[in-house]
Amino acid sequence: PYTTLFRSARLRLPFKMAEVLPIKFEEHLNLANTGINTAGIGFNTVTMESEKFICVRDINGDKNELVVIDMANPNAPERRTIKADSAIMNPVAKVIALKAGKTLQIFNLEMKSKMKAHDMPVDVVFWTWINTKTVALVTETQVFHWSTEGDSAPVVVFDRLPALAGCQIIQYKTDANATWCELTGIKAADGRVVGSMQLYSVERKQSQGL
Ligand code: HRS
Repeated sequence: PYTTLFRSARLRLPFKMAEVLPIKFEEHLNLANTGINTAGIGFNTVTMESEKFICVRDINGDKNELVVIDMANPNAPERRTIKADSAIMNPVAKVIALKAGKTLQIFNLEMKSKMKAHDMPVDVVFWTWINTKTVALVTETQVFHWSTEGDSAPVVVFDRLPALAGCQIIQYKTDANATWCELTGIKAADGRVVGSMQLYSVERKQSQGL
């Protein structure tokens, strides 16, 4: 089930409920047919920041290889030997953010150039692109935004609420101009999975736990 990539498309309304399901699934790519070792495919080895690109960490002998699939041309996956432990493609451009321990670097894959580099003082426990020119970094205690432009370092946006301490961070989103931020974590409590969210307003400099 992890090897097949589906995309859902909402049908145009109106539709007759009894006759048509509201969501239509289409297979766009089967990773098993792209030369990737499917045994290692899972949540820790595949990233999809948008529908444009898919990154897979493929173990080939004793080497880690990064496979980048451009969904506009899925029959030409690009492979590179890699030391990074995490890779996330920019949602639109051929720009990739790599993380090797506390070292973060952003590369332009078309220009084959390094755009940015930064060494974090502490581990990044979750990261994601929040728009075409910003990577968000989540540590155990803080959330940073890092612009791909200029030579700025990551900037602290807010501190994590105590309610999210010890949570596994599973999501981070902002609105279009990054004035509203939302961090989601989960943790085990009393044999259940409990979710916690932190909403942060940049303008009010105020957090709300949910
Ligand atoms: C690596 C360097 C910095 C970090 C590498 C560089 C660029 C790409 C892939 C691999 N080399 N690339 O040793 O893995 O796709 O642009 S990880 S690397 Br952070």
